[in-house]
Amino acid sequence: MKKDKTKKPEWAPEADNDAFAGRIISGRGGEGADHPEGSASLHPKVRRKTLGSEAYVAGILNGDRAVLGRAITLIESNAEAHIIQAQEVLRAVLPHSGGTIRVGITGVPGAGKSTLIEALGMHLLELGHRVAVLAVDPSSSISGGSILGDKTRMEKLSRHPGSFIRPSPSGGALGGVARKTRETMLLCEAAGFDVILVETVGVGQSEIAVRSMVDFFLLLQITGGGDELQGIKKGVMELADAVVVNKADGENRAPAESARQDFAMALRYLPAATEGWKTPVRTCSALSGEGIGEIWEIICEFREATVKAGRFELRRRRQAREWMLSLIGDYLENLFYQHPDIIAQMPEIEQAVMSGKLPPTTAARQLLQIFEEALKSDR
Ligand SMILES: Nc1nc2c(ncn2[C@@H]2O[C@H](COP(=O)(O)OP(=O)(O)OP(=O)(O)O)[C@@H](O)[C@H]2O)c(=O)[nH]1
Ligand SMILES: [Mg+2]
Repeated sequence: MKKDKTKKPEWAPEADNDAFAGRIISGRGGEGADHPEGSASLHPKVRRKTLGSEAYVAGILNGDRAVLGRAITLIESNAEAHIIQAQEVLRAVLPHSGGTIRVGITGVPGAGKSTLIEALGMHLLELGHRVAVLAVDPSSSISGGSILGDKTRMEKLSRHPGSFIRPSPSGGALGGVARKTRETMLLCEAAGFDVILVETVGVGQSEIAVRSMVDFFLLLQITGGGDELQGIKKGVMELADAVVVNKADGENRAPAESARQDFAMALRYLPAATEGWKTPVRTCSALSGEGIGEIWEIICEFREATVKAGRFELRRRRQAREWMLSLIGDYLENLFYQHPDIIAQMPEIEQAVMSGKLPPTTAARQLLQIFEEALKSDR
């Protein structure tokens, strides 16, 4: 925890207070030089100048990692002033985020996603790409962000100047986490990172959120004891543009190969995740690097095929539209649930529904009517 004596409003960003517009203190002639209090010891952490939107944009387009990091902090903030500035920055950099590929990687905890990202990331750097690694992990506010701990799994990658790793934004609901990750992705692209890898843990809704923000979705599988197919969530298989059985090394080679065949068989009965693309199933070892090059080849093939067919761009456009609609949905939902009249009347109506006195439909209509009336009188 920071030992700030000044009380921080609760809407101030959690990390990196430098991005907080209310704290602009820039002394002329060097940092703190003519600060009335003179001594830097009063401010153990030397304050950096707050950036204006243009400085953010210029820094990002120049590939300045420090500015990029601060811009992401801005995006992660829930303060109204930051949201407005972040949108300004985003709008300015948006035209610069083309020519990239966004790859989502999912799999059960421990499947080897981070290890694979390390291997694939290093491979991509060798090919001359610049790689950004992001994560969507709605539980990270509790766990502190698995990808952070994973930096040890991505040791080489995290030290390489051609890569940029950002842990999952913390803070509650999946919707918020996903929004921040999407926007972070755009900033990274504008900063010159041409391959974006998004890790998400294969539990719950986060896979669907990630699928809706990437071009290519990779499902990482592992062999379990016994029936491989039993544990498969069919829904996730349906989203995958490639299925890769990881940890195909040592004694696990043969079981991995047999799992691969099972998955390939199961996929035959599923609709294609991307029209016109047959989802391949492979094995790999993220640990030894075997099969990693092939994964990238598949991704390139996919891009070539979908660009040619016009589906690549179409998907991105649809994703942008869906994103807009879901933002509106989130906003309206918030407006509804946060309205004082709704807060006041909700418990009673909820009770009535739960005790069977009021049909849910009637109750919903009643609440919506209360809301509509309240909006009218708010005007
Ligand atoms: N033998 C073998 N072990 C692997 C391989 N890939 C990953 N592992 C090991 O599996 C464990 C989990 O790897 P991670 O990369 O952290 O898995 P993850 O899917 O990112 O896990 P979460 O982020 O917790 O969901 C680690 O101990 C890795 O060393 C592999 O190809 N072969
Ligand atoms: Mg991981």
